Amino acid sequence: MTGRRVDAVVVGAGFAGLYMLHRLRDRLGLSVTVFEAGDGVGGTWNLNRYPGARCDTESYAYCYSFSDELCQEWDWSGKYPRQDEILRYLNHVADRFDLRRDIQLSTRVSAASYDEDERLWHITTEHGAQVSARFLITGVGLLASAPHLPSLPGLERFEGEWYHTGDWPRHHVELAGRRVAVIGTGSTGVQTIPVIAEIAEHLTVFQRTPQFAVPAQHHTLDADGLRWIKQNYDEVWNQTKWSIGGFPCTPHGRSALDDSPEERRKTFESLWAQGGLRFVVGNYQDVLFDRRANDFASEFIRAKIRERVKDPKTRELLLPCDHPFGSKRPIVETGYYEAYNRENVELVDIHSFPITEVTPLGIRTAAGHHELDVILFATGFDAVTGPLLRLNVTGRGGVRLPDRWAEGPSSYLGLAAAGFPNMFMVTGPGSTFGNIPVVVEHHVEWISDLIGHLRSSGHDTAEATPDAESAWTDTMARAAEKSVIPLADSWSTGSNIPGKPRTVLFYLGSYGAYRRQCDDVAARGYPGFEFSSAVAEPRSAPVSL
Ligand code: NA7
Repeated sequence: MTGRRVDAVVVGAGFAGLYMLHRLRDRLGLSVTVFEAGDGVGGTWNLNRYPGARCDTESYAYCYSFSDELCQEWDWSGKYPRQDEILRYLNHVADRFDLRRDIQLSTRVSAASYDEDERLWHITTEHGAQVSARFLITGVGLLASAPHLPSLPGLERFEGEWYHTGDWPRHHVELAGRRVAVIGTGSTGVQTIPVIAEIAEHLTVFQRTPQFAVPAQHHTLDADGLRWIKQNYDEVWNQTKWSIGGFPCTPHGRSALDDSPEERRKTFESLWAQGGLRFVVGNYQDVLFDRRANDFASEFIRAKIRERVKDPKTRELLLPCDHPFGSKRPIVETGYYEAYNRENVELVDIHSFPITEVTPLGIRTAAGHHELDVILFATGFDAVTGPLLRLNVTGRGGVRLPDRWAEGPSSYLGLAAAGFPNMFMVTGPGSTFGNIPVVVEHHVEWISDLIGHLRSSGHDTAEATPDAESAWTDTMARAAEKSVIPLADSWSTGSNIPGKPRTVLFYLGSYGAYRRQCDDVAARGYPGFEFSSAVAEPRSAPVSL
């Protein structure tokens, strides 16, 4: 193999890749190249530019905590950050830490294979460039690099325009005065529908499954709000890092079954008024684990939906009834239900009357034809494994990752996989579920600490053992038994993609519990990893992080 040689190749320049570069290059002194398929840094936030795109975690916790100066100097505009604002933040991070010189944009990794003799990863890009590296670190995100476009017969004949929300074009998409369709009512659909409703001449929403959505209660942040955040950051991060899902929120701490109906109503109303994912992570401790507790929360939300939608038929169609609250990733909305009270918005039930084809002029369902100018697919992503499998990774013994994971993925802590030495995954399958920047930051620090430990102990290679991987798979299965998440079809179980093996893709215990387990492994010298070196290397001075 010819080509450049660096210590580490990082794939992706979103939250994960940017911090990984900083950590490996500026703290460990490694030579690093980051490959990013997109035309800018930002990952998810560079791609998801659909109307209304916004994060649904509070802005002050949807960011890095590693630099006090960064926390203090950045001003968020509101409770939830807009897509362009997060993208600006990540660009600021890239400039502030001088990251751009080691990032190659518009460069998709097309293959990575492990050379056992040289103990190196050989990485090939789609332009044919080759780079060799001791370490391969994936920061490809859970979702964004693998949008799911359902195969609908006739789409190629459609005479209008069509787009996937997760791969939004850079040119202006004219929606004003046009007949627009949105297919999909997950977080993306629910976010974009009320915004498009105000622009389009007519909006047709194609809904397969009604979902539980809680109100964002969005507001702008004034000087007092920003001052509070900056003065309380230590406490915010302490709380966030050990919480249920990496959010700045404490769970209610009681069982929903122990309260009277009136007490429960008060609790739910209070969480509803606080808004957003607090209704999930701040709720009774058993809402996501006990069906009776879950039923109380589910019914509370259904009652709220009934209050907001005027047309009785539309109202009924919008009521989630085939899965428990929280089993699909809960949705945070602003004005979603009110959008259906507008004259120009129509809800089409494609559960009862599926889409049969796209015609040159629109979409035909089993119940009729809808004439359209623009079709927007808000149909989600081939999550977690999709972005990784697209890298065409081949490990030790010529074993391809897609073959190794043909029946579903397995890993050790979601961070490494047996047979793939020195390959580390940020938010890989088997890691935890939660507020992504917080999860990512921990993963980056954990992986870079491991690399520092490896080098300071005179080794060059770390590989998860099959035993550690299988023990972690058992731990994941035990955690999943208690959760409602496996009960729904969704991206967290791979069941949103036809033909994808149905398997729980995350450790479903709490984020804090996951983090403790990872940190315990590090504190004990990384049991579950086999460390080795090509030659007996002299011990170098410990790397200080
Ligand atoms: P999601 O949450 O996966 O939602 C996708 C939506 O698209 C959902 O309503 C699906 O219905 C629908 N869908 C998917 N495939 C089809 C087909 N073939 N026909 C009709 N409808 C379909 O993706 P999002 O982008 O909204 O959100 C992803 C994450 O981003 C979110 O969880 C947050 O973490 C941020 P279904 O429910 O499967 O019946």
